[in-house]
Amino acid sequence: MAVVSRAERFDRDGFDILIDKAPGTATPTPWHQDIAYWIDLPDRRAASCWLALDDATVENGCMWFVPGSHRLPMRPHRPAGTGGGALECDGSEAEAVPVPLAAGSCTFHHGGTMHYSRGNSTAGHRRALIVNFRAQAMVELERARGFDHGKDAPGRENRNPLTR
Ligand SMILES: O=C(O)CCC(=O)C(=O)O
Repeated sequence: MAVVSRAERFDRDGFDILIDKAPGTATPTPWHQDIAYWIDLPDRRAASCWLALDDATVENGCMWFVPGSHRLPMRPHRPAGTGGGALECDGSEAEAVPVPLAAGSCTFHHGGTMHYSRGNSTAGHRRALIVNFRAQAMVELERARGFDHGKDAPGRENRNPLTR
């Protein structure tokens, strides 16, 4: 996959994410494309590895992807109703495919791929480790411009301009 083989590893300490959808949490991850989180940069290539730490099922919030969406223009994004600096765009399960995974399995998705996950309606956890890849030069350029995804958290000053 060209993006992964040519891109350098994104900030291991600052931006890999562990998401735990706790039992009985009805909160979906809203529809979005990861590139919506990047500020304007000359090289927007990005890819993510989504590693299931528990079996991921439709019921506990496995990922849904919209096939081919990375080849289309990015959809308009807005601050998500879920808050916390998250972004969302219009999308629906009707155009997507769910991707249940056994624990220990992973998917890779392009930065432009539309994705989302349901809430967790089961009694177990749905945990996943998400490792992000972008060209190192772009990460450095972004930081030189005063923006750092590793610090982009609620309550911090250095936040995504779209969600300020
Ligand atoms: O794990 C989830 O439910 C969402 C993950 C996600 O949005 C991502 O990997 O970009």
